[in-house]
Amino acid sequence: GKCLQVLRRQLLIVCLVLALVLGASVGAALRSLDPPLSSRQIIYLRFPGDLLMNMLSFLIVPLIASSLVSGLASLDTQSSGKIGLRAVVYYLMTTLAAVVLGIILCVSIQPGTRGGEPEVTPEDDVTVVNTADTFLDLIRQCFPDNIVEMCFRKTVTEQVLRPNGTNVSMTTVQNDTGGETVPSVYDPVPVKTDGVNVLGLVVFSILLGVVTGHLGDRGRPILIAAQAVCDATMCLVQLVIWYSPVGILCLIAAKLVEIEDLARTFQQLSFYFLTVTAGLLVHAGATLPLIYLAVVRKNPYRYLLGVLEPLVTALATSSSSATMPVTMRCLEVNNHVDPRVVKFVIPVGATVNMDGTALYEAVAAIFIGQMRGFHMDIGRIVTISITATAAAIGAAGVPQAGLVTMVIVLSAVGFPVDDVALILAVDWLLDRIRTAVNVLGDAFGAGIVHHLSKAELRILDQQNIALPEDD
Ligand code: DAS
Repeated sequence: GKCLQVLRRQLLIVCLVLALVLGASVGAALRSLDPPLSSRQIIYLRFPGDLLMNMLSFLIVPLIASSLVSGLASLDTQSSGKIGLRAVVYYLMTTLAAVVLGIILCVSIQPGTRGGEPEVTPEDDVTVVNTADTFLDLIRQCFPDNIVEMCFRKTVTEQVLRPNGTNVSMTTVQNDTGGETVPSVYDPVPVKTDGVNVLGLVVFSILLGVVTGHLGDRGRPILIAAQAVCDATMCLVQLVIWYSPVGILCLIAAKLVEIEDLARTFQQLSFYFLTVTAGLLVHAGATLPLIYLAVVRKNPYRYLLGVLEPLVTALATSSSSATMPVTMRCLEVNNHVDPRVVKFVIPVGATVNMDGTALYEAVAAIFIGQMRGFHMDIGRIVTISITATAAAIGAAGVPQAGLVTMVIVLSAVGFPVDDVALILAVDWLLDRIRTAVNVLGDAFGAGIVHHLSKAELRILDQQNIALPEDD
């Protein structure tokens, strides 16, 4: 049995790596076709990938609700408080570490001064975003007025600013040598974001779970039902995981075909891109593993190998929420993290703990400041660290959410908010990488919180408050 399980896992990993490589090569090959693929053909190519996104998305509402309720209800109030506190401390510390790393890199590499002359400020005044309003909105989201409605996808549109014209490349903005000019009118472009209010769902489920645990025997039916829903959803997750290589291949191939002007974009934004990527790699490859090593004293890279599937899924879907089911399953099955910890740390972490996004927000804001020639004093740097953390917490786990919450950071330091357009061109790729780092941060968090909470979990096992083990 054990041997079969190991074999299956190897097979899955081989399939996932193949999917990445094949997806990239198929994408590259199709790019070079002479009459390029029509947008309809690209839609067909991406179709199996869309199915994967949908399958992962339909799992998250039942999974978040059932895992938080069953996880918290099977803990007593005191231990859930302790575990929760540890998780929150971990989230905040690692997010801040990521922000600081981003700032240090960006200030020392100075990507904003390397791409040529900073161009004139376009007439801004398109959107005025009030930072306080944004914060209030975030808190409002935690307490939705209708818990049924919040679980349905409404198409929420947010205004993201983009120069008019379809191809937003840095060339149009940076070249001041004639020909191309700075687009002077910026059109707000509505961006579709996921309408499921995950933050509200998380808060409600936490409250319900804690109260259910408190009710003791009277709450038991809710606990048992939640546990059953959770187990059943996890079985579905396993099926979806086996489908995922096909979806991942198509998502990546279609994206590569769709992106216009690959080379030029990277030339213009290369230093910015490299700064963000270097920061993300250091955070994922050194900071997080070192924290894990310091606390748990086990090989962090082995732990990292156990969550390879969610990392690849994050790269392909660029959504922490969609990746969440895969993360939960791999942590329990491959890394043997206690299910009660996973059920709390992952749904909450996927929603609020985004190290990669925080790092990216800080670098992007400073990069824009450098390009514009704004002076970076200590006050601005502190403001950027605080608002980048808030923007990462506030970003939903959906593609490019970080780009939307970027507005919080820019407006707090008084940079023109329509400057998000300057970094739009490479965002599709940075989004994938930072999402993988967000997911990795949650995964290490689960391992660390599990290790720190062993004493409580053992006592609970003895008191037999938890349901009989699921395996
Ligand atoms: N793509 C995001 C995520 O799901 C967040 C972001 O845009 O930074 O983690």
